Amino acid sequence: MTQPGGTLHGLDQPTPEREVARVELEPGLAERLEQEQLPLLIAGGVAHWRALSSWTPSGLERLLGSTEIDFKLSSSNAHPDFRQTELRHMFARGRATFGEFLRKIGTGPDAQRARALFTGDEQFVLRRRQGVTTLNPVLAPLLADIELPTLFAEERLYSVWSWFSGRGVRTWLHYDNNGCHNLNAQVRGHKHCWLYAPDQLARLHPFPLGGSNPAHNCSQIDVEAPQPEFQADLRAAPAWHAELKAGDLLFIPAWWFHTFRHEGELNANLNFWWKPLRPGWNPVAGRQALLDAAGRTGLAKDPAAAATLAALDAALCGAETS
Ligand SMILES: O=C(O)CCC(=O)C(=O)O
Repeated sequence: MTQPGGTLHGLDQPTPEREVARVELEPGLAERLEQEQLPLLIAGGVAHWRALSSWTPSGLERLLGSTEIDFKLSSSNAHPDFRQTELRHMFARGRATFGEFLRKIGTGPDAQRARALFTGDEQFVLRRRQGVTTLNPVLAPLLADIELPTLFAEERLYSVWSWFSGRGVRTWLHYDNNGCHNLNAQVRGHKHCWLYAPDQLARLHPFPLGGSNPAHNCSQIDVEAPQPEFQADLRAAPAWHAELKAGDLLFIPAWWFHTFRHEGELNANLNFWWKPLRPGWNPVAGRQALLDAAGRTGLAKDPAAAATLAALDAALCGAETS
């Protein structure tokens, strides 16, 4: 099978790929998302947002230009920078005004521009916990030009993040460890996304519990240059592919692994996580339950428990893949 638009990785044989179905906003879609738990691309799902015309570089500069922000800083296009060996380099940050950040990602050679990325790890836009909504005043102006998608009940909303980047950025293969469904809105630019179902956990090799890398929801695999020991598994794992253009809305079901490649001059996204109506059970959800329990009980940081937790994690991640 050929790889539609954009390359996932440098393997000699392409991974079998399935194109994510494109649908329109239509009655019954919300129920379909909850029921099927398969990725869907809602074509033009946010095409009516004023942000599509107002989030130009100069419009964003007017809105947020003087705001001081932290952003991810990689030695390459990969975020987090797991091509590095030291944690402080993997998770390096830069600091600048939003206006300076826009110039950093918007000028110069692509290789330079892809080194910086702003996400909700640095500053969330909105959070809803125990029924209380908190707006981040710094990024709240972004909400004036968008509307909350109507595909889930507002009381189920968990978090809203914004993402800003230049061309060439690769977000590392990972799953969202909050257990939420995700609607990712492309406001400006375009992106390719590859997704893997939770039943592929054994082939995707997340950083193990008990190991030195705390990003347990991220794969160890560099999909752009897969390490020899992971190539057979990556090749065997069926990938779903979607191309998001400005105005599109991508549904990422809870617990699906995903990685993005950013292709626009300026890529701007807003994503919405919400708690599923009917949380499902699958290998990733099961593994994350162990990780969460280890964190809550303090066992995750207890050296005496490290080997046991690592063995349990390895058993969960090594369970047979369908
Ligand atoms: O836009 C990206 O590169 C990543 C988005 C993502 O990981 C998410 O929406 O959860």
